[in-house]
Amino acid sequence: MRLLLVQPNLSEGIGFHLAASPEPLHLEMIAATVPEHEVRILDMRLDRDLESALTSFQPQMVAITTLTPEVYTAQNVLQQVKEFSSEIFTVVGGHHATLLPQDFFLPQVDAVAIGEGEIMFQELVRAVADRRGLEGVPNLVWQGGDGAFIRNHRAEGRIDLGRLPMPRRDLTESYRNEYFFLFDKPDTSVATSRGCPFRCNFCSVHEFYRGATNQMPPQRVLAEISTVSTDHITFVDDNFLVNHDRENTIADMIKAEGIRKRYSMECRTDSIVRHPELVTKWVDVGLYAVLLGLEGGSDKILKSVKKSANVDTNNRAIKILQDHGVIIWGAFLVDPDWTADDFERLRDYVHEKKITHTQFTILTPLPGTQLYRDRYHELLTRDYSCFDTLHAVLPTRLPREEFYRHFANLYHQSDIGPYYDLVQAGKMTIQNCKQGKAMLDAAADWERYTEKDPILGGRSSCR
Ligand code: B12
Ligand code: SF4
Repeated sequence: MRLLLVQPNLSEGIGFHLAASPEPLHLEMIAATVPEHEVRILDMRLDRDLESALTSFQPQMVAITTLTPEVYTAQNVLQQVKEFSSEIFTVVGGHHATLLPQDFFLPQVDAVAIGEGEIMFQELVRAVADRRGLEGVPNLVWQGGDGAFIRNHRAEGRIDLGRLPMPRRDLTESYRNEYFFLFDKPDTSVATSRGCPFRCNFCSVHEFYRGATNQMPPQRVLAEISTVSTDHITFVDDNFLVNHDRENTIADMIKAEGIRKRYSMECRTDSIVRHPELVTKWVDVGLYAVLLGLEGGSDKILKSVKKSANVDTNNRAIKILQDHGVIIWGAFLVDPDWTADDFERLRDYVHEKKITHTQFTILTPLPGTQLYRDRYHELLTRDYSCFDTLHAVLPTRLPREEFYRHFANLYHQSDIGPYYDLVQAGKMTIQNCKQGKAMLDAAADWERYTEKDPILGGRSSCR
């Protein structure tokens, strides 16, 4: 069969595409499970010509992935696919499709994939290729003859990550030079674990994995790193360094193999404080940046989102990383309920801690989270394009223009000296520095946020 896997585009207005546009690892991973079929990946962030892809490749199946802000784009792509040929089998998967599959109970959708894709995708492709019924495919919701959607059984048990085939990075090779994570371009994403043992109320990760966690054994991680062509790797695990024995072994193996690369990773502050020696070890093998979920400068917000961490631990982690010369990409949450003083306090904290790379996001009840269930009745909109964590979908205490002025101002960098210090220290190139500055300038322009605001941009209606 010919299978076209699609990464939807979402690069209009202010958005995360300014800060990161990594490879569609999810598609490369499901592609790897069907080696007997002809597969192509169309990354519509970089190539929007769906029509040409359909005409030249003539796929029999089109599969698309989706996060919450991408829902309408994914729906439209599948609509275009069916208009091109109603014979093409269409399937959608990913976080939003898993957490709210009913958003895809549409005529142009033949099936919705729930949860991790590897096992179910293989079985789905087999069933479609053999023109068998879809009843036996686990984790699938599919459209029956009468248009109603039928839910199959959900498979229990975990995927053996040690036996996963290597992601099909060859399918995105032509896009590789465009993939980046913050200042690192080109970049390769590597995922070495799934799920999270914590229960932050704004996060859908533990909901998606239904509370389970799963780790890839060190040998398999090393085998994958050995295949990577770029100088820089981002570990996209939610909490790297949380499984310290495993991560200790991985660092040892990287060193023993003499692999020289630069690594970025996402960590919890308590993991760093518990095992500072692991930071030392990883710095020795190439760790240079950490995305740190700091969330706030006060315990109030950490407690309210059930982060199971406190500011004291955060401060100790910041010190450990800075003592090791590791760049901190600090992720902070802004509550729509904030006053001007709250914004001021966060700005002061970031300044005091000398955090050069920042990510500020607005507390957003994402579908599937506890926060969504708790605050559903307060939502100002159900328009998913506003659920990108850069727009307030809950009421703000401040007038909304003022709220965005303060929010955008968090990104305003009057002093770019620290970036030049990083260039001097060889941790960033001038090119990356310029790209970062352009991104910050865009993020600091408050009027850009109003366009997609539920109230100011007129997006309060339910879709
Ligand atoms: C890397 C990452 C990003 C990257 C790239 C995202 C991307 N589209 O590739 C960047 C930085 C750009 C990003 C941006 C955002 N992200 Co993000 N991101 C992640 C992160 C940390 C890892 C994703 C990853 O690569 N995982 C590894 C791959 C292999 O797993 P996977 O993507 O889940 O894919 C598996 C299954 O989902 C499934 N699958 C996926 N697609 C398909 C399709 C088919 C057909 C099938 C069969 C199966 C299938 O099979 C795959 C293999 O098992 C996750 C957290 C997490 N643990 O997942 C958050 C996460 C996905 N992001 C999230 C959010 C909220 C966002 C943002 C909205 C805002 C923000 N604050 O980050 C933006 C939105 C961007 C957009 N375009 O819409 C949420 C998603 C919530 C939701 N309901 O959609 C997550 C879960 C984090 C969280 N805390 O809740 N993100
Ligand atoms: S925010 Fe991070 S620590 Fe909290 S539940 Fe999500 S992945 Fe786990």
